[in-house]
Amino acid sequence: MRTAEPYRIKMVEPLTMTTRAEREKAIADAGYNTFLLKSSVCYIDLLTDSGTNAMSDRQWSALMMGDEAYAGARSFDHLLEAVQEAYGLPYVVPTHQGRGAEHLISKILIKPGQYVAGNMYFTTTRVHQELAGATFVDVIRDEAHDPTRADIPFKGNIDLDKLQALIDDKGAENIAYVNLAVTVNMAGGQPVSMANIKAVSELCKRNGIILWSDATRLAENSWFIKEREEGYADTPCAEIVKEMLSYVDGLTMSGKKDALVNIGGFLAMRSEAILEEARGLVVVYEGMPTYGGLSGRDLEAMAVGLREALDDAYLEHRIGQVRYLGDQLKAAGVPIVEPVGGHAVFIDARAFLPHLSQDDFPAQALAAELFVESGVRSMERGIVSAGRDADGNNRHPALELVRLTIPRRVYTNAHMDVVADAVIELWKNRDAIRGLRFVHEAPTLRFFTSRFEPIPARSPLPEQAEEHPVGAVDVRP
Ligand code: PLI
Repeated sequence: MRTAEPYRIKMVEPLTMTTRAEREKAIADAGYNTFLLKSSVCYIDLLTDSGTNAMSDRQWSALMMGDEAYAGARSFDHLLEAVQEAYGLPYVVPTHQGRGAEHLISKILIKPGQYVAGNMYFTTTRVHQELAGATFVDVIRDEAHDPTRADIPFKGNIDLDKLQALIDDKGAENIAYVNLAVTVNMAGGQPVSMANIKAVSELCKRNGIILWSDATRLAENSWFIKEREEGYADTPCAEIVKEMLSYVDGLTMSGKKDALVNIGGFLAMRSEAILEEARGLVVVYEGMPTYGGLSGRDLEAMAVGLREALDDAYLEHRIGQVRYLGDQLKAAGVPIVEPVGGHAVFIDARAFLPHLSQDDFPAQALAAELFVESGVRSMERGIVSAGRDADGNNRHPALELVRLTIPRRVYTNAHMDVVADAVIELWKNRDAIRGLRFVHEAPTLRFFTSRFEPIPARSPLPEQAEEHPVGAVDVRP
């Protein structure tokens, strides 16, 4: 039997469709950066799944119960109870969002000169690690960097040999902590297996290294374990999540993803010593330890949402909707990261635009072109997102991707059909897509605010004009 959305719609938000001319102007005004578009011109907004969730009637009701006391608010107790029950961790420090938690934990756990190992970088996470004086080392399995390896069910796993080699090379005392992301955003929303979490935990314990989790999309990860890992088919996702977290010392959470809210985050941990330090820092950077930069109503909504996200029927539909879009693109021959992950379909921009070099920012160009084609907003996840290394050179990540990120409980499968049609149309006309170059490059997390312009059409050199058709000769410096 086919299944539909496991909810019905109680409130709607009208969408606006623009003309192609309006979109051409809008993307030029936005410096060909989809982050700089106004949302009012985005027909279907797949920029991110972060903070774009639709809250349930229960969450909206909970908002009314927010205790806005400056200190000792009961809303904090509700969040604490939810985290203790659903995640099995005893201590919580709220933060305004995930990167607030990353900031605090990086300051607490990192001594300048140390290393942090993780299963692929995430932009804000790595910046906070680097600002605290650490060097990030990617220890994800090799296949995660290959968009075509559809045969790997847990592409987000840490490669234990790589982690061991890092420990042998640098010494356990020089590894501030291991950061285990579930799922792995930049790899395409790829999950980590329970066996891997357990094995990483054992390796960390043997070496006296703290294991932290970026638990931002932990609910989606649990669905993949249920679906793909032997022994979990009949286990509710709520139990799988508890087992996943039983192996870690603590976590950073962006509530904007798998706690189904529009703002909020937290640190959760087992160690009282880390709790004390986090409480000391949170008052400096975020707010009192019982609100951490959030209002009481935000805490209430997060307490309800983090439980709702663990519901099997919700997760089946959530992952199914992402796959529904991915399957349509795959069937049309569009190159995407396989297997399709948990929160987004990622287009392989290198394979989509083989006539562009990575320095022409193919994913950035493709995201801009998709917007012009259809009003669908997506996001670059490639060379622009990767930024520059300590020597100022562009990092060249293996993955050069455009992310079609599906907000939770927001769009129907009819919207997914429209998105698929738009991408397939672009695929047919891909040869005409040109690269971009910087007009303004922002110094930090440059993908958010940098501006670009199209690389001018290539014209032939006078002496070559007769031999080569127009456009075939590269005369750029
Ligand atoms: O956006 P924040 O500060 O609540 O969370 C930061 C963050 C941490 N880890 C991971 C894996 C993320 O995906 C993440 C935020 N992601 C965003 C904004 C995204 O668009 O993917």
